[in-house]
Amino acid sequence: MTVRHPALAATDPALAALVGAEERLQAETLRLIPSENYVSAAVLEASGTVLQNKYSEGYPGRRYYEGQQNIDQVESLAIDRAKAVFGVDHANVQPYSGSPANLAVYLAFAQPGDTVMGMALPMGGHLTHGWGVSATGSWFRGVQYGVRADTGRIDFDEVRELALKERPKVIFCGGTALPRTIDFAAFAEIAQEAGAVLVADIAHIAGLIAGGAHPSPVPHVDVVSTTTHKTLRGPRGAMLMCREEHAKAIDKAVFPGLQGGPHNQTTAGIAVALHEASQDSFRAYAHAVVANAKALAEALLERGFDLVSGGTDNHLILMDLTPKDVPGKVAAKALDRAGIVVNYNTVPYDSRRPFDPSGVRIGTPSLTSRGLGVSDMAVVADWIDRGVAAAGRGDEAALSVVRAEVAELMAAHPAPGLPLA
Ligand code: DSN
Repeated sequence: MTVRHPALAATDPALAALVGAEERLQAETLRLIPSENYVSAAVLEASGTVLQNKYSEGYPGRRYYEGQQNIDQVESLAIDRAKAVFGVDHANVQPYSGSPANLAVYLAFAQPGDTVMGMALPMGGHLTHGWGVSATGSWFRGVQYGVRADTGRIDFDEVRELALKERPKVIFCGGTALPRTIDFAAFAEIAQEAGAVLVADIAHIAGLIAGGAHPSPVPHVDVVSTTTHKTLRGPRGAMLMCREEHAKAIDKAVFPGLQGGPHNQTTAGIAVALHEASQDSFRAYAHAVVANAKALAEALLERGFDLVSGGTDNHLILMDLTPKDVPGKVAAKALDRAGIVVNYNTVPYDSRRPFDPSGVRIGTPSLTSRGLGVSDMAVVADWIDRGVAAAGRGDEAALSVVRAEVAELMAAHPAPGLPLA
């Protein structure tokens, strides 16, 4: 057998063993966490290069360190590709990840104590959209909207009423557990009326937007914030994109406002991912992610699962396991033992606590990257059904049977970037 990371194995066998174990885990399991994916071997290679040896505070052509002959070109490539893929005036590819990217937005457009508005975390929003335990909810005055209890969808009358009453400086739309298409035009109308800067956090759906499988926020919003490692299938990083009028404020907020030197190896990985995202094959991937999610949602509904909002328009499904009488955390841990990796999650109006909620959140980006298709989704739903039922009755033997079946199907669908065996 070839040693996959020979230098690492020679220098630090303990760490090499852990990397190898993680590679096997990712290869053998059915990964359904909707914010995760498999990057290509090319993205992995770019992200592990000597570019990480270089300091380059500043921006291409305006650095505080010499020796930027190559780094400037790497960052410019990433910027140009982001502009082309998303059709934006300006792109900043330096934010270390999604939370720092969003913090830069606040730094650019608000002062401490100002009112900001976003979707509440338990309703499907993100910590950094003004939720109380986050700096964004304590340094700013966060007001939060949600979804309707009866439909699981955003009530734009409520959002409008809140925005006009509270007059936030910044409004965030987007989130982490939203199974439905985000109506950016409706948010834009409200933001304009309220005089707020509108930010679309497209971290979850960036790949779908790049591939034409979700409407783009670009014509409607002031700023687009995204991580690069979810449906976009890049390395762990982030980007801020905006209209030209906001370019200076955004760049200044990222550096020197919040960050020092950019992670150039990550920038390189982002550039590669954006190159991949501009190909026809990525368009097909983005549409397949959505088709798989819809098929999986249908198959789960047929098996009696309660899905928030009744289904999905994108890559993500939020299951409320209350009718199954199995808490989300119990189900998630049992599914993990069955080789199906999900995360437990609050559902809107959850009667349980965030660390022990009623829901489980799943998605199709990773399994689609392995080539699973619509015809495989009944099997996936069946495993989830059997896993949750086994969790309810404490049947470890049934979980082991599912785990063996999962491993067999995964072996037939090698994961990008991972060894075959
Ligand atoms: N942690 C990410 C997710 O899983 O959705 C959001 O930041």
